[in-house]
Parts: sequence; structure tokens; C-alpha cells
Amino acid sequence: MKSGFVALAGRPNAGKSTLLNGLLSEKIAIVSSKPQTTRSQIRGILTTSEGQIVFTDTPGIHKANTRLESRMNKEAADVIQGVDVIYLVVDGTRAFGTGDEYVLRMVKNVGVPVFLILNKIDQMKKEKVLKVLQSWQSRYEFAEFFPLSALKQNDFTDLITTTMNYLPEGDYMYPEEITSDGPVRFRIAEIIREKILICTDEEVPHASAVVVETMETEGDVCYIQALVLVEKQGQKGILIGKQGSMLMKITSMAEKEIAQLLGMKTELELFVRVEEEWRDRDARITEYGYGNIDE
Ligand SMILES: Nc1nc2c(ncn2[C@@H]2O[C@H](COP(=O)(O)OP(=O)(O)OP(=O)(O)O)[C@@H](O)[C@H]2O)c(=O)[nH]1
Ligand SMILES: [Mg+2]
Repeated sequence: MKSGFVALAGRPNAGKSTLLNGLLSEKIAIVSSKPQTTRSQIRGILTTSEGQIVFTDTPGIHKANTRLESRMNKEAADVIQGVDVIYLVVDGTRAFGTGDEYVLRMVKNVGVPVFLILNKIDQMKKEKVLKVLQSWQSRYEFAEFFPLSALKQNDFTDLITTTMNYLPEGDYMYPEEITSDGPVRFRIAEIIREKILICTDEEVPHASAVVVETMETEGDVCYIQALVLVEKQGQKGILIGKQGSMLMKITSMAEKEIAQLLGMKTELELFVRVEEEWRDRDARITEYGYGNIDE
């Protein structure tokens, strides 16, 4: 039996979380078109007849402007230190830049096999795919390379089988039926945050944090109360919207998905509170569960 760890690393918005969900054929990590969606590591566990792969999705590595962002980078850096294989996920539609150079240097330094995952090829011409692949390969000797579309593709057998070859022999680390080890409250908070990311723009998505406060089952209904934290009064106004319309939209979108996750009827209630500059306060960031703290 093969058994090992794979990290999905790269710049924000490259499609790491989309790929994690694709590999597991299940929505484990939240996804949005806004960069810096993922704020902490998210594990997805895949068990096949050949073995078990523990995939860890990481926050996109970027130039940090807040304490939260540097902790997100730290978390990604910590995760890649402890794996057998790194997938460097890159957005093939974007030109190579200093951000790519930085990430490439980071993954090179770990010293484990790195697979280049050239993502979003559904948006690229064939010649462009070849050109971009060549340009990346000239920069580093990747163990393997996979041009793919994390979004459009539904069969990742090739990638999974090849990955197994790089993993050590070993026993399963998780029971076969487990696909994620994230606490359910955190997964619920993430679903709510995803709806905020989808429904709002500018500063609001990045200034929002979500914490599940209560979760109680009565009969066949799960009642959940969650707190949404933003940094400014104006952001709170936007989140609530005219006569509460925005908050209602976010609530109902999240409620549907949480009900699916829990497999039961769900009633969600959201409260919005201003917590000034929480993104620069370690105690708050830790409380909300985002990012690793420096030594
Ligand atoms: N066209 C296309 N879009 C994709 C593909 N993969 C991901 N996307 C889109 O790219 C955006 C970012 O995807 P995510 O999976 O959230 O990216 P990420 O790398 O996890 O981003 P962070 O969490 O911010 O680091 C979303 O709008 C996805 O739908 C792909 O293969 N093709
Ligand atoms: Mg992500």
C-alpha cells in the first residue's frame, strides 16, 4: 500500500482549491474568483485500491499586507515542509512574474519532487499551452508536469496514479471512508465566507471573518448561529444591504449548502459585528482559525 502527503501550493487564484475538490470529487475547500480565498490548510483524503493520498490545500503565497496575510503565507510555507510531493499549481493564462519566481524558489528549496500543474488550459490555445510549459520547464526540473483544467476536467486518474508512484509504502493514515478531517463548524464557517466572497466586492470579502457560535439539533432541524466580523461600519452596512437584503441572500445561499453537508434541514442565522483591524491582531486571527503563527 502507498501512503503519503501531497501539498497543493502556488499563487492566489491559481486554482488549488478547485483542484483539491476535483481530485476528491467533492467540495471540500471553498472557491472564489477573488484572490486569497483560502486562509488555512484544508485536507482532502483520497483512498484508492493502490493507497491513500492526503492532499493539503494551502493559502496562495503572496506579498503580505496584513498580519493575517503573513500568517497565511507562513501556513503555506509550513505545510510544504512536511510532504512527499508538491503540486505547484499555476494559472497558465497569466504571464510569469516575480510572484511566480518567489513561489518557485520556495518549492525548490524543500527538496521533494515538484509536479508542475499548469491549470486553466480550458482558456488557452494548444500552442500557448506548449509555450508556457516549455518556459516553466526551462526554469526547473519538475518531476512531472500536468497541463489540466481543474474546473472542467472530471477525471484525474493520470495525475493520481503518477502521484502514487512517488509515495512511500505505508499504512493508511485515515479510515477509508474519511475524505476530510476539518471540524464541521469550521467547514460551515467557510461555506458562509464563500458566499460573502461571491456576493460582495472590494474590501468586504477580505475584511470578513466567520465564526460559528452555536449549533443545535432539535428534531430533524439543525439551528446554526454564526457571527460575521468585518473591520468597518461601512462594510457592515454593505453586508447587511438594503433592508437586510444582502445578508438574506448570503444566508439562504449558505443555508442550502450547509444542509447538503449535514444531510439535514438547516436554519442559519447570521449576525454582523465590527471588529476593528482584526486582520492585524494575532489573538483574533487565531480565534477565527486562519494561518499559522510565527515561531
Ligand atoms: N477557466 C478556469 N477557471 C478555473 C480553473 N480552476 C480554477 N478556476 C477559477 O479560478 C478561480 C480561483 O480558483 P480557486 O480554486 O479558488 O483558486 P486558489 O488557488 O485556491 O486561490 P486562493 O485560495 O486564493 O489561493 C475561481 O474563479 C475558479 O473557478 C480552470 O481550470 N479553468
Ligand atoms: Mg484556495
